[in-house]
Amino acid sequence: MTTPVEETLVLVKPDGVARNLTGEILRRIEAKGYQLVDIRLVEADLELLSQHYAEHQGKPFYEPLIEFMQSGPIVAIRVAGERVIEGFRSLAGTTDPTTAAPGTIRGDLGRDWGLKVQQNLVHGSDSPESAARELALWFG
Ligand code: IDP
Repeated sequence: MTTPVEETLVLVKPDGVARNLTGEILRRIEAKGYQLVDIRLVEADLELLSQHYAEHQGKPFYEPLIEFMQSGPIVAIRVAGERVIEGFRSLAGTTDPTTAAPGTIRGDLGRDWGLKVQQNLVHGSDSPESAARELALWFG
């Protein structure tokens, strides 16, 4: 039996773009062996972000998160590969960049900047259902 090829949505969040880390993040995705299928620079509006983060509505970090995601351009990437959904989450590291493992994108490149939202450089879909929903939102 072979492992099926999956697709996931990766976002380089506004902090990653502003810090000129897009190339470094793409390099890590490619070096792991995943394929870049589509890529675009997006100025996300409230409508898109409230759908993307619907599950977090009402949480204390929701408003700062939506504001942060509108603070600058985002690079949206469609990435393909066997088990790429869990594979990219592993490359990204855990949510809090201060404690994310060294070797991961968040662990190597991110930290706490004293803000209400964790600026942790990247987003990656967390399940096949989320990936399908999010890819439709960001790539239509
Ligand atoms: P994930 O991006 O690691 O999957 P989620 O729990 O889906 O994490 O949260 C979405 C985003 O919201 C995070 O990436 C981070 O930017 C922000 N966030 C999550 N939890 C907190 C928190 O407790 N404080 C501040 N920001 C948070």
